[in-house]
Amino acid sequence: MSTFNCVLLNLLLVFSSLGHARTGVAIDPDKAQAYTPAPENLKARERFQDNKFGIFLHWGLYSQLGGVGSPYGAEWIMEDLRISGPKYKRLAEFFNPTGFDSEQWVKAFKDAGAKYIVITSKHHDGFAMYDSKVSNFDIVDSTPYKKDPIKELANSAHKHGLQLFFYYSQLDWHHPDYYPWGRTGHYTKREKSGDWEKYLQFQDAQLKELLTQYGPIGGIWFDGWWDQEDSHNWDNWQLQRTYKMIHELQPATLIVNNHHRFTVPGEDYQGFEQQLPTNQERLGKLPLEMAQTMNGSWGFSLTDDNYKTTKELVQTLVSAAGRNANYLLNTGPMPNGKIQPENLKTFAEIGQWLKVFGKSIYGTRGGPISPQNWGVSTHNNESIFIHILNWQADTLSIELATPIKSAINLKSSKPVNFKQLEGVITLENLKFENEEYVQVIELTLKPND
Ligand code: JFZ
Repeated sequence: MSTFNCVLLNLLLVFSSLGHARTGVAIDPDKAQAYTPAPENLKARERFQDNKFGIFLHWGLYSQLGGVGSPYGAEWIMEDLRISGPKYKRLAEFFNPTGFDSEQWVKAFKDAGAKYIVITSKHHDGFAMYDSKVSNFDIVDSTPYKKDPIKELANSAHKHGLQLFFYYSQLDWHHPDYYPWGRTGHYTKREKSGDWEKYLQFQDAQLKELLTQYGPIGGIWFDGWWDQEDSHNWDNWQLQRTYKMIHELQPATLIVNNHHRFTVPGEDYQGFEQQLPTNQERLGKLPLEMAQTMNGSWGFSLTDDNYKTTKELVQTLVSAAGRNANYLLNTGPMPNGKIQPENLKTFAEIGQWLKVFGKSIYGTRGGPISPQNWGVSTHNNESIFIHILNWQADTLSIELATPIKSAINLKSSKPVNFKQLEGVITLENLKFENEEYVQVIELTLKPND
């Protein structure tokens, strides 16, 4: 990142922290520095938005501990329980996910209606779930399993038409050169020294492996930037250098960074974690994605049964689509390599819903009606879809000037009576025809003559 841009970013951060972001200076870091996405990249952004629904996978050494005693989530157990590096390393000695079957995974994700997968290639613990040549702390070199599950997953995903993305943690609790330490990782018993630049070289070397050995990669989902936030060492990360390398290796790979800030040049979409993109002052012009857990943990939890219902998940998927955002639903595979049966059941239920209602989700964009108390809307070139999430009356009036030819209930395909007068459309005799989650009305547009 250039000094100039860093000053801008600093200013922006100061303004946001004062709560003045909306009234503050109109700084748009998207424009602050030249980044011209390649044509392949722009095309990939469209495809990404058309795809709408992905599966997030948090899987690593930590999965073996089932998050027991870890308040934040299973993948944070090393930090939460203050496990030292040498002790944590032992988890590799008995990590043997012999039940892993990439074909079964991909089948389950396809049955759910997902179009892409984001998997943890390396989480904060620093353990690579693929065969890394620049580290021995990886699944092939240091576990009895000795195989590369990411390779198998890439093969199956590509064979069955799913895109593969990699989550990559910039923060690293294992690497000796991750120094200065940030906010976390103070109990690892590492030396209090290290060569930051060497760490970045290592990080970029791993990213290069991921982008050259697994076929086309849909995106890199960065996380952990925030670890260096307190020391204000934002430019330590050399984001521009790393982003440039990624786009040179694969121009269509989309970059997202879970830094909970406005997007930085070089990023191709904007992520929101555990919340709908409603925070207006942070909303940019890039494609959006909301990531969410099914219970409270990203990694496999043995004790957290606080699952959201399928209805809640589908309603969130719809609410995200209505806000022009993708939905990335997380599951934490078990240490044996299997997906939790509870989650498989939920995936199948979501898939059933998408089989009937997918037309109102895939390939659409949010709007034209902004989110309302009753629900949201999506649209494509032919239709506007009204997603009623919360409405009990049998008449619903919506401001809509676009001329409508016909209205049908998407589930029953039966016509819905409507009147359109002075920029307001009124849907009449709305009946919930056994819709469990959402009532969807398809409004077909009058063709332009
Ligand atoms: C991060 C990870 O720490 C977590 O383990 C998981 O992978 C998730 C998807 O991403 O979680 C974060 C990151 C940043 C903040 C909060 C949670 N933050 O800045 O508030």
